[in-house]
Amino acid sequence: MPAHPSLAERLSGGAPLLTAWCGLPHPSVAGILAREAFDAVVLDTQHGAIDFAAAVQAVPLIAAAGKPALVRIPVGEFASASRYLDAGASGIIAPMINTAEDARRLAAFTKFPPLGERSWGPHAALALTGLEPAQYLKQANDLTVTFAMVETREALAIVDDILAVPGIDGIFIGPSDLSIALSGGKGLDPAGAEVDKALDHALARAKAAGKIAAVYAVSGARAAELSAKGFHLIAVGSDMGMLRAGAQAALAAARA
Ligand code: 3PY
Ligand code: MG
Repeated sequence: MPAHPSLAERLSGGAPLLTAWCGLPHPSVAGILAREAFDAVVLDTQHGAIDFAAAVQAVPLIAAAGKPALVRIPVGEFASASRYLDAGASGIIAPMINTAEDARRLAAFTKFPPLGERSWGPHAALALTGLEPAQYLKQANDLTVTFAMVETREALAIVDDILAVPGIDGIFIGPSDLSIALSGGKGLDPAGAEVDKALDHALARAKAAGKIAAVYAVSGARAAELSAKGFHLIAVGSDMGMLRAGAQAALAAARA
């Protein structure tokens, strides 16, 4: 039996999951945030300063808090997705998936045959799931969750094709990049009306396909709005954002 309910099981529980989002380079930051009331922790190796060695150390710290870890990989670095799954990550978020071929390549690196071509070597994943190798091979494709990020006009236009790729469990919307794309580079407005319309469309398409819809929220208040829309997984701010907001609030109070 896996040590904890899998991310896939938690996502099918009905209630939206709220995840922390960590890019600070020391694994203890993710391990400590995992002790707050988040349902999961994302390690952001695309824009965060956290590297492979630190992310791999963070995974068991997050698991020790009873939470699943997800990793956002850098653009196009699909091979790293297999390595993070080997290290015990429960989910992979791949940015800038703009073609069905991108989605197929992502699925190839995150799912074992016959769905994909993931290579065998789940060193820490065996310890963290508590599964024997043969059981892990049978269950891994269902236990781990693969998200294709939809954050460009191109991706939005083919969202049904991306959702239809076997092995892609869901989409993860990046509202900041989407706002830049939809405005033709004129502005950054991740909670604006145009992005909202795109979010509603992508959410509806994911639900119609029976797949998971996840999204990044720039604040707790925005996360509440996105939760009310019906997203299954919502990232709430970031470790750096929370550190700065906490510092600013404390200084404002001290100088009042
Ligand atoms: C975006 O909003 O573009 C993201 O990738 C989430 O941070
Ligand atoms: Mg983005």
